[in-house]
Amino acid sequence: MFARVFIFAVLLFGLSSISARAFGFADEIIYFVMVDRFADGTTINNRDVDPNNPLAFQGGDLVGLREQLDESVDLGATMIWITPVILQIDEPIDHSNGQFYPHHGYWASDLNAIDPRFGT
Ligand SMILES: [Ca+2]
Repeated sequence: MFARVFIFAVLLFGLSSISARAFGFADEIIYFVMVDRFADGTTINNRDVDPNNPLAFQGGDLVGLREQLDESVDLGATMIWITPVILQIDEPIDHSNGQFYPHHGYWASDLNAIDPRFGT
């Protein structure tokens, strides 16, 4: 079992290293941003936001990200990778801890539309 995990990890590292070179960002310093959790730039788009519920949206949006770009640069980032901001499913999913909303951006309902909760 350990050997399989090790081989998988080596393959994964190797592929990611090759991909980074192939796409030209091997030397970049990437700052990963989960848009909903980063910065709430405007409350106009806040829907399904509940600061007391970690499973709900927290209001972060593209406006907040844009306002904080200088901070990312000051940290040394040369590239920003954001979670998807495409239109998400509209209803939360039942979870053992409550209603789970698609704040992570990976429950798409339309790949051609921006989710208004992430701003414009
Ligand atoms: Ca917001």
